Amino acid sequence: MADRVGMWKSLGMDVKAHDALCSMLPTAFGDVFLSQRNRPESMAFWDMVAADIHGMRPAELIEAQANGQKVFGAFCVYVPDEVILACDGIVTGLCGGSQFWVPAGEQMLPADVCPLIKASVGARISRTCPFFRIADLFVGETTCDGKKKAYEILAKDAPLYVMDTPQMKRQKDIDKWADEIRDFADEVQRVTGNQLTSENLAKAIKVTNDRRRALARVFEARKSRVAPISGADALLMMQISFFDDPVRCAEMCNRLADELERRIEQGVSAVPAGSKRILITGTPMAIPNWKLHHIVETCGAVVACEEMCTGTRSFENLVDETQTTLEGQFQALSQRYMKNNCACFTPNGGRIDDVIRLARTYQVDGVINANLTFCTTYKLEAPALERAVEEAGFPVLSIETGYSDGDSEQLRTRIGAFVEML
Ligand code: BJ8
Repeated sequence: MADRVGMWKSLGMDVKAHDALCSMLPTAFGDVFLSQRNRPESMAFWDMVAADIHGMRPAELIEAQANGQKVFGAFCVYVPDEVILACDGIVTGLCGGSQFWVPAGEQMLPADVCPLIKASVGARISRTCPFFRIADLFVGETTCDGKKKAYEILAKDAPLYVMDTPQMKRQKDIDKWADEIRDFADEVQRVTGNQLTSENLAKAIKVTNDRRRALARVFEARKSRVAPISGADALLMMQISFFDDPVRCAEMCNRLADELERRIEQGVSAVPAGSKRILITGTPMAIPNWKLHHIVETCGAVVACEEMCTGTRSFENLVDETQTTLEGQFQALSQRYMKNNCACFTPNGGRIDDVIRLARTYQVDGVINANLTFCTTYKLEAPALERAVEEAGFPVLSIETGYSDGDSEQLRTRIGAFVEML
């Protein structure tokens, strides 16, 4: 642990405040994960990463920087990892998922901003997250208003590049995003000092697609009514995929998928027989936000699927691997990323179609539409989503919640009653 402290100090972190964060995590992790029964053995890898979440991967990133590589921090699944990887850069997720960072964020932002934004700003400002100290370039995007304005504030303290995401999905918007990816590629080449070629981009597209295929295999296993893995474990795997090396991520996910397929064959479940199956849709759950999964899965249900950016949106749709020119590859990347159905786009009927399709294929009994507090775009499309999903035959419970545990008992009562009536 001593060398970790030295590393955090060298990153300019507030080690004392960071100790307070570290002291909370083992209890939270033990309560949510280690209390589960009959977990897949392969989860040992993600347990190990989570136990040293601010140590192991940051140390790898620092070593890579010493060898000349650059680290890019992203806040959104619209940022094309492929361009960064092609130039020998490394991508790491930067979204804050802990209530610990919210008060620091509130020193810079109004209280009625979503907790993900407040925690992300707070993690940087409070100097208590190594990933926010290590990144050579933060990559923002013009999705929701809160993020756009938060990036202006972050830019005063950290090197930041903002990608201009379209608001609609017409062909001209897809072309615009391809253009924006081209501009981003110029910036990535400038930062890394490496040239982007159609060859290295083709390799990066393949690596990123392989990671998507591996994540998809794990989710495929979750479609089985055997429920070979809990939703909490699947969420942990997903959250860590945003930080991990993509090749290792694919390898570990494929190993987990092998085990889950064996468990399905043998009828080995991670949850008690008769557990109701739930699909959660909504805003992302950044690590260590495990609140809702824990409540659902201690109320007699299992989360079978997440229609969110920390879920199906991160791996559905592959990038076309057959393009041989940079222009063709930028178009292919744009086409894939623009299939992501985020509420920041209008119209966003594709998300409703996705929820109904996933509710059917994952054989769920009910849907929970879970949005972070003060997230206007997701809140505004909730009534239409509820109506359509109910018409398709699935009961829906809508929830708005933040990171604090203050409403946990109230949520437990509502979710318990919902599960009871399924
Ligand atoms: S593609 S969901 S990762 S923007 S919850 S910060 S929308 S106020 S996170 Fe997102 Fe990209 Fe969309 Fe996905 Fe704003 Fe809402 Fe907060 Fe949000």
